[in-house]
Amino acid sequence: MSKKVLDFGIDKALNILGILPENAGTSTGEEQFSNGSVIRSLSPVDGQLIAKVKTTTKADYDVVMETATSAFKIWRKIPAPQRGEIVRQFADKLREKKEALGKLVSYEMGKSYQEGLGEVQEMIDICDFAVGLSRQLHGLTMHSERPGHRMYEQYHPLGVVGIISAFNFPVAVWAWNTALAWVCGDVCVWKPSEKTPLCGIACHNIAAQVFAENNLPEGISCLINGDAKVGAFMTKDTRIPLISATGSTKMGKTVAQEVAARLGKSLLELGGNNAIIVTPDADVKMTVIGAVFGAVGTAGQRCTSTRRLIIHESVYDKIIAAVVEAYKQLRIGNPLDENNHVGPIIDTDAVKMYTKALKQVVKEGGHVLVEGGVISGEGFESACYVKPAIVAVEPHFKMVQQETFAPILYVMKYRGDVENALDIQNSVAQGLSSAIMTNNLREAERFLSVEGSDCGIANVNIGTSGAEIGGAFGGEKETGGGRESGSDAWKVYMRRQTNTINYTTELPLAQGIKFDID
Ligand code: UN1
Repeated sequence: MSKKVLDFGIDKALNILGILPENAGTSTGEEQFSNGSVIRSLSPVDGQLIAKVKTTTKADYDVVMETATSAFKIWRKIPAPQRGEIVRQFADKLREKKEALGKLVSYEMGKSYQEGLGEVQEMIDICDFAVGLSRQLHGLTMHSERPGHRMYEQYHPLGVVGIISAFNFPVAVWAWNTALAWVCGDVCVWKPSEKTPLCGIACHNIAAQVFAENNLPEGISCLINGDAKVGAFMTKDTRIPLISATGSTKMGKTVAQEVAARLGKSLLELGGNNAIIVTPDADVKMTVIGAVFGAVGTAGQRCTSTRRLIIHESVYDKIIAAVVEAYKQLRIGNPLDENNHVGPIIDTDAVKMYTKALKQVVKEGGHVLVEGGVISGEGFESACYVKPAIVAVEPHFKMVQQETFAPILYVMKYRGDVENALDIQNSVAQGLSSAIMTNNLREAERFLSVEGSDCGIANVNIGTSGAEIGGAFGGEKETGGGRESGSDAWKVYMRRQTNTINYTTELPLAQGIKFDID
């Protein structure tokens, strides 16, 4: 173990975050919840057991829902700017605990400490955004066709919002949802990934502290733990008008069907298969930075990770040589050691999927340019460290159509116009993020035009990952169509009501209908 690892101080971080490793429970008190089975939170960094967490039983869940529903009755009456003030205080607490939470994210999930801190920063940013938003939850007014009438629309909170989040952004994605939902007047019940339950408990503790300090009910922010079966308590629950789910397309399809069966609303942010188109006019250095960070950052486990490089044949050799060269410099190892670029992937199941994907793509005819493989030996005892790989493929290969949550980059050639690259890019089922590297204005504009990228995010001279919170975040097709985070994404957390007020002594009907009664 290197010095940095010994200095890491996970115990101290857990302490700051109010987590007792021997006794991590669900949100509303361990003593009430003694029946659930136990999740073991293992760090992919060193394979150590960090803590055990009890899962939520149906009986526990019903208690949580009662707590949430009664908290909603109080929270919804508090003026939105005052709710914003609570979110401001929450952001202040995050600033205080940024280091500890960033460390826990890094240790429990495996991303680099820098990225852990970056994730907490995303939480802080969305809170700041939500504070401003709390004074702007505006509807439109419109002219009535009837004299002496006023018509307008207003937004009311929805109620209890159910949040299902993934392991890869174990804290930020919850905050995107929750900070907006809170200022909108909703209360939240959160099921974090069963792979990162401690991140959930840490966030819950921070929120609970803020609510307690303000004499507000803890039920404004509730936490449940467990796998898909626990998630199904929420998706099937008619008391939850909105489910926001982030994760795989497979999971999203189940959630969408269960929520739709009861005509609830769902906000889905699912798999991506993100490509960078590299045109003859691309800046090589920028392309390499964008592609390498996009493909190996977070060990290829972002929904926005770069999975495909679609390179013009005229610059193919040059770009490949530069990217391969950059891969040689990657240091793989403990993500808490700031010298390393790539940490572990989440668990040994993910390692199996990575190995299988590489095998399959080679079977289909893929040509390995940078060899992958599982790393073993000292410092890699968790068996979760893999080498980032690059494979040259044809766009139609089966593996290339799928999202494998691991650092595998598929590279392919296009010929002729940028339209041909766009055909390849848009030919997959997913539609989250996309990028073009070009200094040619026409190509850039074509990429962004109606005939261009079909993704929710389309970037010029930036990679596919690392979106800012100010924009709406999400994608089309199998990515699920939802939008979270910035812009007007808040509207999904509210119900819209159209109000018409008659301030005359007559009752004229709309559409000119006469209905005379004496
Ligand atoms: C995700 O992987 O689910 O754009 C979210 C990015 C980050 C968020 C990714 N801001 O890469």
